[in-house]
Amino acid sequence: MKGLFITFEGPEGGGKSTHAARLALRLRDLGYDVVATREPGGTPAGEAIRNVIQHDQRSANLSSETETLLFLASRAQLVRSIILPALKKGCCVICDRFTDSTIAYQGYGRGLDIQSLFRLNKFATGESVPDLTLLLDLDVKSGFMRLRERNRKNNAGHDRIERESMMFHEKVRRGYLKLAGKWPRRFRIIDAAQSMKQVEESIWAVVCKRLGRLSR
Ligand code: T5A
Repeated sequence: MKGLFITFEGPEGGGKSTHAARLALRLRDLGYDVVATREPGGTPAGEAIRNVIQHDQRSANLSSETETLLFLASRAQLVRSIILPALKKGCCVICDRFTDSTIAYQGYGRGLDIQSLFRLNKFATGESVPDLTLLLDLDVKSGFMRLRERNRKNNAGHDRIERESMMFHEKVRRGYLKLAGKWPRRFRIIDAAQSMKQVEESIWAVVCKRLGRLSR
């Protein structure tokens, strides 16, 4: 694959969306062809699934298995219609959450079998693996303080997964750190408790080292 595939991961409120957007801007300013997308979502079908998972009242009692398959359905569509074509063209693809979210949330958080989730991820993605995963790590309490502030400004509420217990979110955070330990070459842990500028510069320093083979 000619392009560069970068994913942002981490517990709630770490700044993934903010920094994925800043990185995309910065790369575009330098002339790189960037495709920025997100999970769940990124395609018409994926955005519809996102709404079902996060906000639809009828999803209040989704089983963990159903929830997992919905995330995977969104991912399978995103990979085939956006991510793989963009990588083939040599673009830099930036994705706000990807396969590791399923392992962290549905595996470590919900307690589903992790080996089965790895297999399901492979089925959904056709084995496309990110070149670089930026784990924006932040303690759960601080993440939720940021989310509350953001939601207050946007007049929004917590979605279905954000409303899970602090214990659930602690397990998710620990799960991410385990994944980063398992794949140290792919993962870079970014201390998301730093100021906005410091986080942006930490990310930039890591990404610059990986830009070598990407053409403008
Ligand atoms: N999910 C997803 C699964 O369970 N399994 C899966 O397989 C997948 C793909 C998606 C949900 O779905 C779950 C995980 C999630 O619960 P979402 O709405 O896409 O939900 O939201 P998240 O990806 O979780 O994003 P968050 O809402 O947690 O926020 P972000 O993107 O981490 O944070 P962001 O950028 O919105 O920033 C939050 C606030 O903090 C400020 C920002 O300005 C913003 O106000 N901020 C900072 N403030 C101070 N210092 C900094 N360094 C800051 N960085 C950002």
